[in-house]
Amino acid sequence: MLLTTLLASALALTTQPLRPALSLIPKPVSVTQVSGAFVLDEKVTIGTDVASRPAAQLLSGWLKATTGRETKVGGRGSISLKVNPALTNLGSEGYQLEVSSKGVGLSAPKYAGIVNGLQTFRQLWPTGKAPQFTLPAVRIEDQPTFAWRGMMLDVSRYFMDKAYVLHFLDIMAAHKLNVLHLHLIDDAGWRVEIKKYPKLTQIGGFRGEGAAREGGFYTQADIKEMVAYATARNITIVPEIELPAHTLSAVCAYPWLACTGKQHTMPTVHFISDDLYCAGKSTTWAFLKDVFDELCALFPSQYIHIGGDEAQYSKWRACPDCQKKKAELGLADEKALQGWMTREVEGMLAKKGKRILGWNEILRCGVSTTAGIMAWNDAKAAGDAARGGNPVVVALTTRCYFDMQQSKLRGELPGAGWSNPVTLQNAYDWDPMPTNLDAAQQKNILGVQGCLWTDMFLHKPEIKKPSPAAYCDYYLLPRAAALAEVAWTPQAQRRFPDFTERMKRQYVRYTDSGWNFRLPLPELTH
Ligand code: TNX
Repeated sequence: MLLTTLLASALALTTQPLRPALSLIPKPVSVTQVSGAFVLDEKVTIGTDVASRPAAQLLSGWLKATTGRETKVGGRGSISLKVNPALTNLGSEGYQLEVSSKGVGLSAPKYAGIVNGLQTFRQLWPTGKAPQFTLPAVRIEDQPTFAWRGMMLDVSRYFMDKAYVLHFLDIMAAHKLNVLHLHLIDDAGWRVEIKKYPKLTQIGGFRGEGAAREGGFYTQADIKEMVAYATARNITIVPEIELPAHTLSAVCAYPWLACTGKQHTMPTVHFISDDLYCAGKSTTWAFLKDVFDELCALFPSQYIHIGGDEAQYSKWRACPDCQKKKAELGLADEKALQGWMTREVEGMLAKKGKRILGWNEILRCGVSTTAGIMAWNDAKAAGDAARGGNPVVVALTTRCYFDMQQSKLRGELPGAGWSNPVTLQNAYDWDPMPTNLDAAQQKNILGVQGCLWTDMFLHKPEIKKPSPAAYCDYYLLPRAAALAEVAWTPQAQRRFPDFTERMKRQYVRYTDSGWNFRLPLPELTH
């Protein structure tokens, strides 16, 4: 009897149709494939509650692109999207997705989860276009490891227009990345319209002369459009307003912002100015307050990035106003003066309900424990900051700087060059959680972020005009997929060979979407 049962079940196993490999990126926490299939044909409609409506619109756009058909949205449907606040076990961004022969049900405690689940659902579709297709029955329960799954795009050193930023948001959304950190200000360009200070963009938004003149900026209407586009895709845009260094574009527009008052010209090559915002003059403070007033009204993000990196203090040392301020406050040195400035800005922003975030340099300047720290070049910073109670985003050069080369292979496109290549495997095989943190300190690690700087590679001769922006896709992909999985999937469930296997299908999806990417041949043969 026992033997026959065993035999029967063995037979059932072997006769079961092979389940197709799903190749989901980032890998969900729990996937159960069951028998059956859902046929997505012309009878399909999208049911949605009010909260999920923007996601339903995204879905109908994808269906149009894939099947060529309009799909009815609203009320009940064979695909149903539903926010259910009772699903608290899924956290603030989790979701559950059930595909069966009867229909597709996607529910989540919040809108964020609906968007995340929708991206997973999209990856179940076959690649290419088809009027109708079959989806494997599956049950997925999923939620991210980290709340901050970011990408930084440096639009200051090289201006990328609104259309490129929207395209970048699409790429991020497909990977469930949820924070776009926009590096809006640097020595080489001021990219956001501030109505009270029009020269910031008129002068600080452009560089070079005659035919070599280049640049641009986002109007406040552009920013609103970008923010709305991002919000529908569960992405928060965090603006970065660098201070006190990396601000030559502002100083060119309004020379009184710096200690020297000297009129500079906009830099046309990679350059870090030592003419900082003057910490001692009250005019600097009035300016910062005005800028943040306009900026905070544009960006709903809780965090505002205030830069803080690579300040050289020679001009502060020679400035009577800065020295007076330092003495008045009884500060030991210029680093402490930067710390004071950072705390002042934090106070100013706190009044508007905002929090600050800065590059890891601010940690050694004497910041409060409420300031967020973005760890980039100081390997110890993330752990130290988390132990001190500060929120932390890990964006280490060796893992997250996607302006570095992707390999040392001959023929590889150039990178920023000042640090080792960041291969796909480097970007994948690491745990952003610093060691030796207790459970409470671990909670201070908000997450992880990739950085696409544009000052040190986009001008190189190998990067052919007219479309440097397309090279940003190439430097981003596929490393953003590795980042997404580092940020989303539990550490214990991640293996590089399994990832590269699933990526094979992802490359076809990239091609379908028209995204430029690097095919990592050496990694595929690992
Ligand atoms: C370091 S990361 C910088 C940037 C450069 C980048 C180039 C950081 C806070 N500062 O200003 O663009 O290297 O890789």
